[in-house]
Amino acid sequence: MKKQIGLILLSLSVVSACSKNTTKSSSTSEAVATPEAAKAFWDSYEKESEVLDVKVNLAQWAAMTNITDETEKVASASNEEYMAFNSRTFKEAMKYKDVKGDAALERALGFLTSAPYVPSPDNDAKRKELAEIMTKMEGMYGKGEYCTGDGDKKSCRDLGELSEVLKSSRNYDELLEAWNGWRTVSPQMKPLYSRFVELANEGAKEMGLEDTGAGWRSWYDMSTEDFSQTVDRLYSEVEPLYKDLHCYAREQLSQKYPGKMKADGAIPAHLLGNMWAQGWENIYDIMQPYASKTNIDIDGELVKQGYDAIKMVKAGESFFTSLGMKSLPDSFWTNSMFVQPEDRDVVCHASAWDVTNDDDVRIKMCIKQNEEDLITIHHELGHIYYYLYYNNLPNVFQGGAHDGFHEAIGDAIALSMTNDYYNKIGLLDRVPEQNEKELINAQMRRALEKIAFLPFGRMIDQWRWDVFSGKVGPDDYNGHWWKLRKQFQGVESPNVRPAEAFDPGAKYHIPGNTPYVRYFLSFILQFQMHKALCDAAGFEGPLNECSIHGSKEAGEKMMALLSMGKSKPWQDALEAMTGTRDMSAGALLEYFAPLRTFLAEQNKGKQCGW
Ligand code: X8Z
Ligand code: ZN
Repeated sequence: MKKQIGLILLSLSVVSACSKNTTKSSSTSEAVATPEAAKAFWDSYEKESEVLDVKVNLAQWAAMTNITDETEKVASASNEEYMAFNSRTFKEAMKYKDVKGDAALERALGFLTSAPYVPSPDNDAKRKELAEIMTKMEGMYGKGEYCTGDGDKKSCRDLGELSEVLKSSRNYDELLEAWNGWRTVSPQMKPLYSRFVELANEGAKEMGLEDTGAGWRSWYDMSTEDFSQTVDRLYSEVEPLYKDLHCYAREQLSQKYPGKMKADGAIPAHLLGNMWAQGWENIYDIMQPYASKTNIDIDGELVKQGYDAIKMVKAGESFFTSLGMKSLPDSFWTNSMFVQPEDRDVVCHASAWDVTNDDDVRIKMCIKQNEEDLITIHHELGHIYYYLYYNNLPNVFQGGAHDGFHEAIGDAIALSMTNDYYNKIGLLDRVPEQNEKELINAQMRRALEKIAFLPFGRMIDQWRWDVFSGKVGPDDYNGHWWKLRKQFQGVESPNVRPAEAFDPGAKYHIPGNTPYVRYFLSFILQFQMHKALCDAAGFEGPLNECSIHGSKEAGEKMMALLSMGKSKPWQDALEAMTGTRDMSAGALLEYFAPLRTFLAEQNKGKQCGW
């Protein structure tokens, strides 16, 4: 794969390189596989991919910020061109696969022969079909809405509106309707998705991969076996903490919704404050451990203080600049989409785009005035700053140390948005008293965002890997989804799913084809980064109280990581930042140690698990 376009999410990655109309040595099939020829081939890739990236990004941006048949047609055609470029250049690159040269050349050749996001069959008609399916699925997600009533009485709600219900309503049936409503957008995607799997796998096999999922697992500077083991190890490190949180949540929820769940069973998926039950921060009111004299209401303050979308993004930028990082370029402010337009359909799911190498970076978001979106803004700016700091590297090295790093930067920064920080920037007029109870309250807020996510981050690609490998066919897409939801998250669908349901399609990353295990890795890594940055900032004290805001030393560490892109194995990047070469949940567990003790005490005598 490699270059991560768009959000990284553009999904059609570049395998590689070279082309028809570039240098002679790189494009003739009789090329002798010398280091010089390989280098020339790489150079030609750089030139051609740069031009094509911009074209694809612009077409994709135009479609995702204005979904019409016309924009989709253009986006799809450019994606098709991109996939053709990938196929062609992959073949060419394979000739140089074993060439020995300097470390950079060998690493570049590794990327140029590695698996793409979407391995396309080397057949024009099939490639066209694949590109069209992908554009169509993402467009269907973006345009999705749930309508009720007829004629004059007809009223429709989009994902933002339905999510608002999940967030704020505490009425079981109202929640259920919004939850089911959003899941009416995805059954239509199912035939497209199964054809997508077939076509991508055909392309994967042509490239010598077992299947598309095996290709995705090969991106991590380690064997696919070691990668799978690492994911399992990391998950086993955090699973006990998740189970403790789940146990406590189930208890609180059964008090709130009496008779709606079994004391030892899974939690109905619509009660957790989020459309996918992936983050539970919106039910803090139900989960708050202790009464407090301080009412933390960041949402309310944002509204009260007139934080519009721009002001919220500026607040995000100012965190990065407080670390000594550069300001965002003017073009960022003029080219980004910050709010949902009223006159057209867009894909609201937040993303960060690296349109050109000369700093045309953008975000696309439908910002709402709430804390959740303020945090997401920091997440997106993490991507943007990665782009800005690695953009002078060759194209093949422009990417996160691995994709989990790319996802972790902004989140690592947002871990520094402590109560003290909110107080410092005026979004909290009084910090809670310094005592054990307030500490546990603060930890719970964070755990609902971070710990609740872990099994979700772990399961999404498990589903996809099982689908790509053929272990699970279309008839069992939905059944397998719910089996994994229960196995990992301990949540279940609140009702029997209709036969035509395709619930995976109701989560952006499935129709958008964005790999997901990266977020699981990110949620582990961001705590390792936070710890290292707090050390650099000279912070002494418990990790959960540290904010690196204003620390130039932490900024130096961060910029050093960003500037490396993926020019070195991720283990080197991690070591440079944290002193260790292994991903580990140690920092996360250290961070949440006080909460863990609290949960163990609360859950005593209860039957936890499901
Ligand atoms: O998709 C995202 C980002 C864009 S890369 C907003 N996230 C995952 C999700 O929303 O499902 C961030 C955390 C998990
Ligand atoms: Zn992201």
